[in-house]
Amino acid sequence: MNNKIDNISKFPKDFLWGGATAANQIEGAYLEGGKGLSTSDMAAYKDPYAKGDVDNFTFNVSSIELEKYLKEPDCCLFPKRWGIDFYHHYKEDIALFAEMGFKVYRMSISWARIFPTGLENEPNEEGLLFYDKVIDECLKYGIEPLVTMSHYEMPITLTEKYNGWVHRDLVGLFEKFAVTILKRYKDKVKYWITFNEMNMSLNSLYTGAGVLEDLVDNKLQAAYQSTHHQFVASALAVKAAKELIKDVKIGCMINQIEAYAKTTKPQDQLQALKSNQLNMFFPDIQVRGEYPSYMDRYFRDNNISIEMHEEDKDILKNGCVDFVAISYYMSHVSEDREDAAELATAFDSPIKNEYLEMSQWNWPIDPIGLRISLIKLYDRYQVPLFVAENGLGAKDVLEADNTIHDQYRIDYIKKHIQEMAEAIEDGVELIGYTTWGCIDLISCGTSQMSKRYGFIYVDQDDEGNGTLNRYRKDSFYWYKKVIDSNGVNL
Ligand code: BGP
Repeated sequence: MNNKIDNISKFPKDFLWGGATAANQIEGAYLEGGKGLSTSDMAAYKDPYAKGDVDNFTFNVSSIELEKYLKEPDCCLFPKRWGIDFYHHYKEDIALFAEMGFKVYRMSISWARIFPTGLENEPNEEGLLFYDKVIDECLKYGIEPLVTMSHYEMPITLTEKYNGWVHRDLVGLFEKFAVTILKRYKDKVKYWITFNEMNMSLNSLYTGAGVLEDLVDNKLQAAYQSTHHQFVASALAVKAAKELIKDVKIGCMINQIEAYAKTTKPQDQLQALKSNQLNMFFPDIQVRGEYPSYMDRYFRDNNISIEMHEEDKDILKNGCVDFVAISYYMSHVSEDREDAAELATAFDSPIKNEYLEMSQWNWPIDPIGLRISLIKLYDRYQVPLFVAENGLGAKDVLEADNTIHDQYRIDYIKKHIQEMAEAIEDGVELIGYTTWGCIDLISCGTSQMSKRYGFIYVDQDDEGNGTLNRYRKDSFYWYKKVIDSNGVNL
């Protein structure tokens, strides 16, 4: 009897199973096809894992570093410049996604491939042609493309000239880019996300907003001014998408890090609530179209005053998203302490949750946290949710016979899928799941190749040596069964 119930899928029959990548972590060919240099091309390789030094992440670049990197392009290794050479392997890679049965492939478009400096009036046709080919290749296999317009990169010229999103001019420049790609792909792409993980600008101004931190006086002020510009740009893109594409589904996205209170002490509970508000602030604006009142006090207390244009209120109101996408990797513990707000988006929180195991990169593993997150987000917004990233970064071993036995990854994803199924039973409207780095790629935070997430192994090391051959891991065959059974066969 029980078996019978377990054999019935909890997932809707058109559930979008698939995988996710970002242009800057896979494409390579960083100066081919007329592409301009981007902010992510300036992430130099360091090895925090080997040194055990979390401050050494490549998330931030200073003005001094940037000057050096521009003058001496060979001074360091820049792994995001070579990615996994998807630019030349896309056919092979998408064929592998199709073999796993992907219904959806989340990808991003590199702004600097379309507008090399961001300032041109006309787009770079060669860049557009490349994405024509990628999208057509997906459609050939019946894979729905889900396009992120901005995933942690932008033309470096916009950082040099404006110091990134802190400057209002970025709004119009982004709108030009967004409208260009919407028009070009309007008959082929129905699912869009405007900005990847908007809340992470608080964690890294450079990665999230192209801002050189050492050039701003008040980091928080710069972060919230930058995200205000992104909110406006996102809303303009949503409006354009709705005008151009009849049945478009366009969403926002945050890195969802659910905060638990460390104890039942009311002060800790209050802090957890406030930490969660700092993250919900982003979808609050993008779903509801207005700033939430709880931020007034936070802005006052932190000397933040956001410069807004008169028309911004209307723009935000007219650019509300259709769905909320999240990436989900971990939960977080909050307690009553001075730096609690700062820790709300931190990957390396000093407060540990004793009930959770950690990944090799010290990220707490918490599948139930995903269920809690989905329930809370759905309660709050009542719009469809999409888990646009989730996965385990781990060191894999390529055996002599080219197999990879990654049972740890299967266990991780399985537990998260089980919790998604529970959330659906709890009444959540969940429309899709794209695991992060469905093919191994360059890590965002560390620029390492050895922090692998994929179902497909790519033969390349941290220094860029290797054949770039692709190999199916054990998880590849497992995920194929999961998709084939609509989440029953775990
Ligand atoms: C998310 C980003 C991705 C990504 C992932 C894993 O925050 O959207 O781009 O890479 O995290 O992070 P990392 O590569 O640092 O392990």
